[in-house]
Amino acid sequence: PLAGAGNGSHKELEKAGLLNKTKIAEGGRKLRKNWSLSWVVLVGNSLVFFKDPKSQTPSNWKPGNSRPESSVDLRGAQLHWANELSSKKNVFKLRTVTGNEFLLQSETDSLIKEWYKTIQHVIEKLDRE
Ligand code: I3P
Repeated sequence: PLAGAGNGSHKELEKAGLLNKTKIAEGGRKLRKNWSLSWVVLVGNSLVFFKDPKSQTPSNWKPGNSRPESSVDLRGAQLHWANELSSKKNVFKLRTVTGNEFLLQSETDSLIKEWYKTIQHVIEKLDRE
């Protein structure tokens, strides 16, 4: 199991790993793409992004041992496959209620499908609350 999972905290660590990430809109305003490798952690209702992925691995990551670059509230968020928005393959777009938009990408088909499924599951769970 992932470090931090099932530790009794109400913020369950659901998934963690490396993805290519770029923010493409902030509050509905389009931004210039700037792809970078990001350590992505799905914990509770949030997707949390960390820099410096080299110092992070799934087995040693613990909540609170490094400062997040940014964090996305998944409540009310929308997820769509978005291969038309990039020359890269395996791209999906995450849009927050506040109008922030991110593209996430992996070269590994199975990995990106798992991320999509897991994030969608959390969004749907929050929609039902
Ligand atoms: C962008 C960069 C991105 C590319 C984007 C380019 O150029 O090459 O990687 O997105 O394409 O504009 P620059 O570095 O000069 O900003 P993809 O890799 O996702 O295709 P786009 O403008 O068609 O989105």
